Amino acid sequence: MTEKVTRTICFDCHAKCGILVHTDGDKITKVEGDPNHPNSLGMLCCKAFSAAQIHEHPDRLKYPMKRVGPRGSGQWERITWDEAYDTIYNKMQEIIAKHGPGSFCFSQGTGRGWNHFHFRFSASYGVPGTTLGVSHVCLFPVIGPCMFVWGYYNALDGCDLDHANCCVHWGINPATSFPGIHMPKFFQARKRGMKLIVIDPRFTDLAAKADIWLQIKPGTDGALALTMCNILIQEDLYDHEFVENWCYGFEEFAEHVKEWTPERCEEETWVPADKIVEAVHMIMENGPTTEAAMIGTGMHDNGITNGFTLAAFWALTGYLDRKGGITSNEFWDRMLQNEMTKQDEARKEFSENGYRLLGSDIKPFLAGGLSIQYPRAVFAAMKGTEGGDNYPVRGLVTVANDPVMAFEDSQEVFDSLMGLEFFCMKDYFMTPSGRYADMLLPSAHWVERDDQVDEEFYMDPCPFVTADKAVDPPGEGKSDWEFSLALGKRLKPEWWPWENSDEMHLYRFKEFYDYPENPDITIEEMREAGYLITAGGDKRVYEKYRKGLERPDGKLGFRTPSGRIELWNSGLQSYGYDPLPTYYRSQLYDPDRGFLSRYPLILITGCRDYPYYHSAWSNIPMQREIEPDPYVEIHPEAAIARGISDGDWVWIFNNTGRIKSRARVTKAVDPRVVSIPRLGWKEACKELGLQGFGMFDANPNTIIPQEPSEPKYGTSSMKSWCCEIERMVD
Ligand SMILES: Nc1nc2c(c(=O)[nH]1)N[C@H]1C(S)=C(S)[C@@H](COP(=O)(O)OP(=O)(O)OC[C@H]3O[C@@H](n4cnc5c(=O)[nH]c(N)nc54)[C@H](O)[C@@H]3O)O[C@H]1N2
Ligand SMILES: Nc1nc2c(c(=O)[nH]1)N[C@H]1C(S)=C(S)[C@@H](COP(=O)(O)OP(=O)(O)OC[C@H]3O[C@@H](n4cnc5c(=O)[nH]c(N)nc54)[C@H](O)[C@@H]3O)O[C@H]1N2
Ligand code: SF4
Ligand SMILES: [Mo]
Repeated sequence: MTEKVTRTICFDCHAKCGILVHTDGDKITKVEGDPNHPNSLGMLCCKAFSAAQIHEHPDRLKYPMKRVGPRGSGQWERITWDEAYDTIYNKMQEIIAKHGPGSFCFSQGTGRGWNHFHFRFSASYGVPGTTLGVSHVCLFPVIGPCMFVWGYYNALDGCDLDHANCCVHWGINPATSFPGIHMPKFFQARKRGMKLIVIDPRFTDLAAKADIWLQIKPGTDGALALTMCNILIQEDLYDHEFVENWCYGFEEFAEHVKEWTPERCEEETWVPADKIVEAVHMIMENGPTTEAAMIGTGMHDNGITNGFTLAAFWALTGYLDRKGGITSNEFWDRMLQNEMTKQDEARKEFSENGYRLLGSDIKPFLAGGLSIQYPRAVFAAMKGTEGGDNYPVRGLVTVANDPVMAFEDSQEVFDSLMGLEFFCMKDYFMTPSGRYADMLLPSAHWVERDDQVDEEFYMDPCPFVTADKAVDPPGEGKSDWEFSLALGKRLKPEWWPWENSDEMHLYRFKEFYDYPENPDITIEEMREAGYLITAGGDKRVYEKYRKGLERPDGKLGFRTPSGRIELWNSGLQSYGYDPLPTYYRSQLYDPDRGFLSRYPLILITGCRDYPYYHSAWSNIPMQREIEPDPYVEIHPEAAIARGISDGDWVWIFNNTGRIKSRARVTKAVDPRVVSIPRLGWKEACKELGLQGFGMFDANPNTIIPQEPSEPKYGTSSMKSWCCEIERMVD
């Protein structure tokens, strides 16, 4: 046996842990964490362990295939990659010539390492922005307001766990959602005494360990954050120096939040008034305090305004870019800069030709301001119906995205996909939507591809990572980078001069990063080093705003129009928001709309679970045995009232549809709230003899409507909707 050890990166979640893959020929014999990865420190989770099962799985897509029978008939014929590229390219030309560039979409789910090149790819065929993606529900309601208020993005990447004395997990559960990136340093920090506050409607594993757990009513974080601001001001706990010198609009804001007493907040949020005060004291008295936040506060019809209130709260604490606080990192800007994405060129041409991105009229902030087409408008345009659109959508290629599982109102999404002229899916496995595609393309798994990471989420020291492939993909699987390069070359060769993803990665590093240690670095040296640190760790400068290092023009202050933290926010105002952070009650709780009087349980969907990543992995035995069946968390009182016992199969329903699940009776949720995890248990697991539930039967998005949604941005109520539950009659 000749064992080889390859250092690579696990791409089964955003944590992107460092991994050492042991192989014997094409066989993966062992997978272990790389102790030298500066964030994951040798940790990995249950998902990485199944790399061998995924690599060897008999159902992997292996070759490009085209449909030969009717849609959904399962009749496919193998084709070459060249034929696949030519077909896609020719279809694009044909459709774009008739309807304009936006009529051909490339969808992406979670970022899989090529966001920057994805933007360049869209620009290469004339589209400025995202044609179809999940940004309307994913992290933007959290990070976007940070950018508008502080001038920099943050979700959990600014979380300075190495130096914080207190940490707030606000609408995030990193033990399940970002294990490798957050937990190793989190445990180190806890060992040295860091306090923990968890703000979550569910009693999560981390809430169980927290010093304070605020069990909030879903969708009411805006009220909580404003109340916390008011406490800071009333008790004179806020950072005077920071507020006076670096914030804009404080006087008006202080007046604006006066109404938010802890007692009023308790009525709105269910969080006991004294606990809110206690939490604020802990944040200020045990500082520096840091924060990790993700989609818990944002996936509501008031998501953006909630994010705005949270950003205001952290500004008043003064912990921004302070050691142990919420650092300002550079990789988001590097990912989005025009030299990389070529978006400005595309934007100019697109508007000169009279196009507007789909949804610009109904969601001006998302589609108009941020250049992300509103999915609802895109799906409507696939059917050629409603939406005030200026072009139909006729072609779609999905890359790491399963639309019927990911977007709200699955039935509507499926019907829309069936209206397409051309639909192609690139994935590791066949998926529910893929069964109805016209073309399938096989993807190389992360153990089977050279990988590159320089975007999203690595906290300090924010490494730039180059990873090696450990084994060959089965058949002719290709990475998404190789795919975009091959098509990019056909579409706009001058923007795609590279021969392979290594060259693309090297270009990224040389063009966009400073690395004086070795300015002539080669890809071999990058691979040898594995993790390059360009601005974090020992090189980190805190409080850059005081040193003229935060703004590109070298002036003091933040990257906002006023140079200050903008509590009064003309940027958000220009998209129709109140210029001061304001709480809007979700439509779910409007008695006139009557949602809860018809379906009385508040429904949270999509909470991350340990073994799964979105809709993937129900076919993988090592994952499926951890959570074999779909489940819904329901409180004993709510279960008894409905004659439901733990483990019973139930229907969960509302006027959008119904799904099957097993009751998990638990006090982890409030009696008025139920929670379904993200997965849809879509595929069967043959090895364990467990069934798959297909597109609709256990998919929470079957019962999430497209409306109500956030008025200008479009987030749907995936974490605050309504349902009723009843025991299934055998
Ligand atoms: N109800 C509800 N819906 C949600 C959410 C929720 O909380 N609740 N969360 C939303 C959020 S935040 C997001 S980001 C979306 C995510 O949604 P998506 O990212 O669309 O997730 P999936 O639907 O699982 O699609 C991912 C597919 O990509 C494949 N895949 C994995 N890695 C790769 C790769 O490297 N290359 C290729 N080509 N394929 C790959 C997997 O096999 C899987 O079939 O879901 C959203 N939908
Ligand atoms: N294992 C696994 N990891 C993943 C993913 C996955 O599918 N599986 N998906 C990845 C992606 S794309 C994303 S965007 C991230 C998301 O990462 P997280 O934000 O951590 O995801 P969730 O578990 O959906 O939501 C976090 C917490 O928010 C709580 N919550 C629900 N409603 C509210 C509310 O109104 N207020 C507050 N304060 N909290 C609320 C939920 O109970 C949950 O515990 O996870 C990433 N990591
Ligand atoms: S936490 Fe788990 S799934 Fe995520 S990157 Fe690390 S090993 Fe992979
Ligand atoms: Mo996401």
